Amino acid sequence: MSTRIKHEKLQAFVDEAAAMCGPDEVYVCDGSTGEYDRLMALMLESGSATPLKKRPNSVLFRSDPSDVARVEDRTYISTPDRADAGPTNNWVAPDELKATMKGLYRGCMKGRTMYVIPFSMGPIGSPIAKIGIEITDSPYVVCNMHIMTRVGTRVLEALGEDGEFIPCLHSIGAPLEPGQKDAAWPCAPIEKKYISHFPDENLIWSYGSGYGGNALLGKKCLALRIASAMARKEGWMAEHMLILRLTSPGGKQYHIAAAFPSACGKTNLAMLQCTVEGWKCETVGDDIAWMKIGPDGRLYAINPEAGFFGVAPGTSYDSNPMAMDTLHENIIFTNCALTDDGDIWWEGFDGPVPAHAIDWKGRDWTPGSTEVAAHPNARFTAPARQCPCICTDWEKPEGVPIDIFVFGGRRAGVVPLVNEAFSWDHGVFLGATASSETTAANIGSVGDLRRDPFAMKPFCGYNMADYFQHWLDMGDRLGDKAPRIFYVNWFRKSAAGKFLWPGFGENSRVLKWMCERIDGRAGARKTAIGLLPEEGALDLEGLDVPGENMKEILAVDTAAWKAEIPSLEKHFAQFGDRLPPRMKAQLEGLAKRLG
Ligand code: GTP
Ligand code: SPV
Ligand code: MN
Repeated sequence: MSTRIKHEKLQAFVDEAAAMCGPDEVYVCDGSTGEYDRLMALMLESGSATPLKKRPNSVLFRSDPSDVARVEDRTYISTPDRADAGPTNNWVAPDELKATMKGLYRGCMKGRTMYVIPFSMGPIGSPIAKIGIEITDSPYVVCNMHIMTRVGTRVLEALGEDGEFIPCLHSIGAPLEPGQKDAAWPCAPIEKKYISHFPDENLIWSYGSGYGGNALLGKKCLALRIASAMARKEGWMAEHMLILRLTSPGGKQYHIAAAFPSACGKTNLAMLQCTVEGWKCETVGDDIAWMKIGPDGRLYAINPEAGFFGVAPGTSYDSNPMAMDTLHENIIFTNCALTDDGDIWWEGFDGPVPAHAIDWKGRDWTPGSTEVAAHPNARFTAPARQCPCICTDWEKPEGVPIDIFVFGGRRAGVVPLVNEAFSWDHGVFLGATASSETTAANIGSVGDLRRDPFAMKPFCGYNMADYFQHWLDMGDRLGDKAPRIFYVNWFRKSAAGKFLWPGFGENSRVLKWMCERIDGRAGARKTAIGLLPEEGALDLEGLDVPGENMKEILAVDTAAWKAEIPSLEKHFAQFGDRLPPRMKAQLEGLAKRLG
């Protein structure tokens, strides 16, 4: 039975969506386990989900091969003035985009149930949390939202009769005629997909895709694109950042928030197993941080999500044991391979490669095949509370105080292992100029170098130049309580194409240096690009990395950096007069230091 709505504006949103989309039924979600089980049973029965014998209450979905990742080319920031979306976002005027999308939405839920999902981003009642309502015709989305957010009656109760919510309308865009057999993964073709944001109205309209950030609208659409625009207006921060707690052997806690582009190591770093003696890492969040200045003037962060939508390939007991131990039960896997004994598998999984599997497209697969068994953007949806290293207080409403910000990306060359900013402004410059090779998290080419400022290029809901200014303003407000800023690159490669740094748990050595830096206990040498660990400052005890590799990843190649200047100038030029003069001054400073 559908839950009753006692909120007039919410009822109006539901009524209007139902009138436009024309579903057979409207169902308001209560968020119960029974509801999850019923919907999952329907999907198992129809064959769109496959049960996994080896993992209790866990299933595998295979998406349509055209619907496997976010679609940045079809993602829009629709502001009345194009300049407010800025040069890094796609833009269509709100009236025009709404007219186009209304045409698509008309009758789009025919033959389907329209689900109304009340959800909270952040612990219900947290001063940093926000409530959204997602309307969707996908039961897969409902089940994923159950894991990724806090869903149901308790959210409606928190909303009361006139509380504020962010309306999020989603349709897979695949109406069903009477008697028509449904697809295993219904969706619309790429040219009909639209992931649209109207920041002036705090409104999200998504059409045509059932996958990840395109469809789970609490995640990138609300918690980053809409929230970043709200955060600027309201004086807080919404960032594409993991949050972790590091505890020293002496028991001192450090909280680190790190922004890396999609599929560049956030989940892995958040669940790090320290290889440095006596240090411990615990997870608060793996993808998004919402941060507000607290009563003591420090910056406090919450994880607005309740689950992990993590990259599967490459995840193993070797690389990320904590993630592996999160995945034993109650998991939704998407686009992984299926083994003959009823388990999932992907490239990089522990143990022997199965002699036979069903690949992510549902076909027979054997080792040596020219194609991968799991899609490179195959993912798991897992409850955060199942992670063995989740902080016991990860849901505390006031959040955790951030000591350190880390930016980074995936760069085979040039960028050293770690680099500390000289100042807040220099740190903002490092974030603003972050670069990375593209990954399978977005539909498009993989391995192309691009600027991805603050790992927010696909997620900033307003003009990126104004976002740089917002960072500068936050620093001015935080003053000497501002977190220190670092830049890392775990992905340097040798001429032969091998990673020079072992990464994963060994990254704890770099985090330890950062903590010792803020305590004034570790040395650094000044270079043109920032402060690098001085000889002997990085704890390499017990690490088996050849000296020449260490030398290479801790070197600053002046000629290579000089060669980056034109690309940095071009990057900044796109923002015209809107670029904060303090960023321009930083670029000039870098050029001067490089000589
Ligand atoms: P999104 O969920 O898309 O935002 O990605 P993410 O930033 O959480 O990336 P994730 O931690 O899932 O890592 C993506 C890929 O990078 C996986 O294949 C990892 O195995 C690999 N990876 C993560 N950390 C490291 C590292 O320290 N070194 C190397 N070489 N690879 C890494
Ligand atoms: C990302 O691409 O950064 C993700 C996955 O975290 S998705 O939710 O699909 O955006
Ligand atoms: Mn992400």
